[in-house]
Amino acid sequence: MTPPAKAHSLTGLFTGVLLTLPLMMLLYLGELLAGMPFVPFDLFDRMARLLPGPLITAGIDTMVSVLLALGAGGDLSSNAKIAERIMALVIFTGLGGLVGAAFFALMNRLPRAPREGYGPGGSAGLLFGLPLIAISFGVNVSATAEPLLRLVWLLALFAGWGAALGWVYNELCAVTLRQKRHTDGRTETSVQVIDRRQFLVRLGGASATLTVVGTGLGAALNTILNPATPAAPALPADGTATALVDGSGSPLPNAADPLQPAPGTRLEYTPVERHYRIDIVAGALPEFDAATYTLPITGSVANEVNWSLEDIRAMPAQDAFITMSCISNPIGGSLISTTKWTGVSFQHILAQIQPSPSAVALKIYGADGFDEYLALDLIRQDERIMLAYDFDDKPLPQRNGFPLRTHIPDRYGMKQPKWITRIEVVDAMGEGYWVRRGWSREALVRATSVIDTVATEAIYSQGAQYLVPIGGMAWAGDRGIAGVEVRVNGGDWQPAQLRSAMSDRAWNLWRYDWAFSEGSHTFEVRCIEADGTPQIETPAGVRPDGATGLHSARETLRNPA
Ligand SMILES: Nc1nc2c(c(=O)[nH]1)N[C@H]1C(S)=C(S)[C@@H](COP(=O)(O)O)O[C@H]1N2
Ligand SMILES: [Mo]
Repeated sequence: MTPPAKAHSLTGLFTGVLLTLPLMMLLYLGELLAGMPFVPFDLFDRMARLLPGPLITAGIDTMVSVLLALGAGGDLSSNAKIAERIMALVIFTGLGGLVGAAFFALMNRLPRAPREGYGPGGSAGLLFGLPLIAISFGVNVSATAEPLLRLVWLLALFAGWGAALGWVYNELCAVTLRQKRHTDGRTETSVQVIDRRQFLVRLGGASATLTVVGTGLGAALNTILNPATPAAPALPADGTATALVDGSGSPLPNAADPLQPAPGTRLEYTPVERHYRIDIVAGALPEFDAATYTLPITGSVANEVNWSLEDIRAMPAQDAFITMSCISNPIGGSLISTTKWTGVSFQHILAQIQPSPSAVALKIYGADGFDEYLALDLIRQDERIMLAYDFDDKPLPQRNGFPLRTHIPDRYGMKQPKWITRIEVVDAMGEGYWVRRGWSREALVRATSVIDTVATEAIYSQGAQYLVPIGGMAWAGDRGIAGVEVRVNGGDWQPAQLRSAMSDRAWNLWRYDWAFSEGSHTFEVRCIEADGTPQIETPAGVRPDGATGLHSARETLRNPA
């Protein structure tokens, strides 16, 4: 009687990794098509909350450098997010490998009989899966499938994964025995005998093919089932700023300003469906029913509340034309938009809830696992900080945070949660989602200015000269823009004309008509804040404090004559 064959635990590691690929594919399909949780991201999310911030930051920074080195585009600079996702997939795959190794090592110690069948593997899969399922239930807030269905789905997937692991183990041992008999000349037939390496290569090929094909089919099916909203052009081109009205049909606050933007300048008032969108949501957007939604505000307060949307809309309202930017917006990027926001001042809310003397901040939770802190002191200094419910005089679009989001003047978007589910009044300041990941704690916006257009199609003559209209935007949070200057071919800075802003927090459009000579020219723009502070010219990337540096454009100009 031959002793039971064994399989090396390194082979187990390899097998675990191989089998985790199709597992992730199935998890992905479940998320895409049935609102199931994608466990690798849940695990990473949990780890990011437990591990020290600097470790996460170092990891993300390394990944971002790798991505950039691989030529990842900077424009939709969600590079940090991509980095996190890749790390999440790698960690999950690694775990699968470790479980595979442990399983093989354990099986090698067992006598032959208890190794057989799918029992041992299935149990190992469940042991692997149970803690992950618990984590997923704890952190995942975007899955829409019924909890029971989710549980059954995940248990089945992990048990299936383990069963496959057990099958591979037994198969490898069987291959060994067959081979041994073959080399001993004890095989009766001439059936082809494959060795372990061939078996593993076939397994690898099969699991890679399955993963790629499954993912592709799923993505294709998804575009059929859930047609995406059409992608918005990065910079809507339209010079007729003054013809615009807001969602209530009223002219924009600066409609009387006679300065017409250069043709091709971005729209002064971003159409709400083209407002940029950035968030950590990987699958379906958080969904709420306006009729049943309530906002609990609890914690260190004299008066805990649980308001309906109707309650909140009945409070004194304020509105403002607001430019918001993502801290990941590169110089000249498209992650910046302007619309009209309506909401209730957090000062009013504080008056209702009456924070305890020990309270220092609001911890605001988003439905997607996002959270941020908002200091009570800041609220007390600035009545403009608000809990917003309308964009452009209509309820917030789902993608922009329906039903409730935060507005804080002069801060990047990362400080301002969308899809608010609850607010906790806390006695200690803490770090929000992106702060924990190494981004700016205060996230004060950097002054920025952009050239949207060198309007070669709108060249006109003035006496003996030809002029080309140049135009764009400048913004410095709520600090205001005193002036914009343009420089051509590294010459002197020349003042541009400034169109008045729609509010203390909205961008200014500017225009500069340049008497040109034929040829290729480089244009640069800079702005000066209301208090005289010049825009920072030294180039810096978006991380951790937001990008600095000058925007430039190059254009070849020819006299139309
Ligand atoms: N719940 C939630 N709120 C969030 C985020 C998020 O990921 N989840 N991202 C923040 C970031 S980084 C930005 S730039 C703004 C973007 O808001 P928008 O998508 O409406 O433009 O939302 C902020 N609020
Ligand atoms: Mo952002």
